Amino acid sequence: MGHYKSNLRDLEFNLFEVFDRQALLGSGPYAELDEETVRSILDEVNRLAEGAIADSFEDADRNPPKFDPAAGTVTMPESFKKSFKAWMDAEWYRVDLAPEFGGTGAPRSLTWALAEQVLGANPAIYMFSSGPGFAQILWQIGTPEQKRFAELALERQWGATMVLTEPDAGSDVGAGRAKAVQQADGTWHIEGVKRFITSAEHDMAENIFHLVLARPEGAGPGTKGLSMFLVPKFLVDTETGELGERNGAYVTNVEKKMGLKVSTTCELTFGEKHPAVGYLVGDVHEGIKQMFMVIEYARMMVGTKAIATLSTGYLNALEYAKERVQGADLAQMTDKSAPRVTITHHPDVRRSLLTQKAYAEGMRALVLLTASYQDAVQIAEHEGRKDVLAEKLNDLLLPIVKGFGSERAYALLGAESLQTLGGSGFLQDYPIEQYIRDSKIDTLYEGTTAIQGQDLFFRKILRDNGEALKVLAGEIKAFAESEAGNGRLKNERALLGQALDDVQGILNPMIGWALGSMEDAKEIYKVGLNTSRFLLALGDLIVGWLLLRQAEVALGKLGGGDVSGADQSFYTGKVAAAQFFAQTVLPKIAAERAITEATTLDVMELPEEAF
Ligand code: ST9
Ligand code: FAD
Repeated sequence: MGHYKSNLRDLEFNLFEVFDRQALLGSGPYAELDEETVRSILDEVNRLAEGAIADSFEDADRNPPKFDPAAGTVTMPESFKKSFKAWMDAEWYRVDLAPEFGGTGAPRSLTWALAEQVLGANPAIYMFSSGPGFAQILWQIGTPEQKRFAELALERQWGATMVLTEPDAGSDVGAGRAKAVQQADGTWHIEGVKRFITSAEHDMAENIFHLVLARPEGAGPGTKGLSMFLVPKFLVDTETGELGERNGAYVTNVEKKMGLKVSTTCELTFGEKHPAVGYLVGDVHEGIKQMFMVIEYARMMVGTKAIATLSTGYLNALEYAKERVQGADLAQMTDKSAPRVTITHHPDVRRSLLTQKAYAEGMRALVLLTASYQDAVQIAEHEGRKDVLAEKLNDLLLPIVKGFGSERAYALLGAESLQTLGGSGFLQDYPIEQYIRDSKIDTLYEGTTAIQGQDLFFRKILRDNGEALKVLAGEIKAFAESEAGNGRLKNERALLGQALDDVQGILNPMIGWALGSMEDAKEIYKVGLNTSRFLLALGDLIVGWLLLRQAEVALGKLGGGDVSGADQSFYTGKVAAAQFFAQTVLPKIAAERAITEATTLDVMELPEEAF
């Protein structure tokens, strides 16, 4: 058995029993798909993920890519190349693409369910294989020639990158100094050094195209002065599809990292050896807006990666716990000759396992809820209209998937999943230490947690006048006040209602301080002291709600009779996880509320020397 333990049953439970995605199939943009086909795709990708894709996970960590500084090339580990080829040959990445662009045109909820499996099995495979997705974005916003480039990129499975970060421009993308100089023939020459660029060099594709943010000469400061350029590694004759000269964008370093070692993280230098030719994407200067099309997708990807890793971490911990015999049952602690039991008998291990299960499964539901709003956006687009509310709800949830998902997953992998294995968890004999190393990056890239918290509060709530949040909160309130769970969830619904009130109690003073900052600028610091707290509290609230929705479905099934033994256990576990989360996690939000309400400026007034 490989390291990766997927949870196909739970993915299907979410898709078909909680979010009723089958209702969308067979019509509109999904006319070609039915439930049976979708289930068989999930099954097939699951087989690949647990097998060929997971196979190189460990080897590629121990034998990471080799960089040749003189040539600026990277040799990937053979084991990883094999996994990558298996994934690319199967062409499942087409499920995510529009039919007009050679894709299946499937619901986003299905594509994120598939993504979870690949990201849990071997996350870098998913990243290296994102060329077709990048190509689709280029095809959507590019000039006719760039559209042709995008078609070639898809056909020939070229790699792709998103290129924003510079040594002095990380969170602050607008501080970027990379320059673009227009040429007489309408192309641009890009100059400067970008760093931390994922997948910028490898030997698994004949070409790699970079989507680069650079500032045209004379353009204004900040993000709005940046434009997006298509900079291929090899120039391309878009009429014949022939690869031409090597372009002047070279990888000049590959970072040595704590984890996710097989994903190449590159310094990319433009125009040092010879000109780096770039093409202005779409022939418009809308770089940051265009790049956010990629970023939004990538933020969802990072959150899904984190959650997928927690899920396999939990399932590995569970397997170990069921076999590890240690100590006697606590109820017989004074009897030194009492039989030894598996650690699943110990209350503290059960607490830990149920915490892991509840978060892993609740956050999976969070990903698929978000994806279900993306389905709605897609359906509306297909019908030639806009679903503004679904767009806003997706926007609202993205920082939660990414920021909350990555923080909770990383914390739990270390504090609970590894801990379940005792000292053995610290060894490389088990995958969890690698999971922890590989998932730390999720709280950092694609915008750190601090950035996600600010995005959530300022852009997704304040700027939206709280409209999307009101809808979400309204749904949670209605659920809390409903009869869901037929009495069995009464106490938990009350806890959910209280948690909603507490989250509102965190938000209200923050809004007050934000408004107050128009009179007294320092008040905004009080907001900044609480944005991460609010992000995590809102995440917990949503997870609590989704788990209870799942429990309601599970109780319905359990009450309906004719449930197989495996399903009986599955649904019983659903109810237990939801109740446990409501009883042990949601009440903590009250403390976060009290902390928020008591916010002062003391922290900000502390002289730096006193730290
Ligand atoms: C990175 C990559 O870390 C890591 C992994 C890479 C793996 C590669 C594979 C990924 C797969 C993806 C495949 C894609 C394929 C898709 C397939 C599809 C089928 N939402 O607030 P302002 C825009 S990469 C939307 O004033 P500042 C907006 O246009 C590095 N748009 O910002 C706005 O204008 P307006 C990642 C947003 O103060 C404009 O920006 N680095 C949003 O100028 C300005 O906004 C980071 O993530 C949003 N949420 O700049 C940087 N926010 O307001 C993190 C802004 O008029 N830092 N816009 O609408 C930030 O996000 C900063 O907050 C900042 C601040 C840079 C935005
Ligand atoms: P900084 O911005 O210097 O942040 C340092 C600390 O300060 C953080 O804790 C941060 O939260 C905090 N901070 C900074 N500004 C604020 C603020 N305004 N308010 C509150 N707190 C703040 N970039 C790409 O363009 N393409 C890629 O493919 C890519 N891949 C990457 C892969 C890896 C392995 C890594 C490590 C990075 C990658 N990045 C990539 C860059 C990544 O997006 C940045 O590292 C990230 O956005 C943070 O920037 P920084 O590292 O400069 O940290």
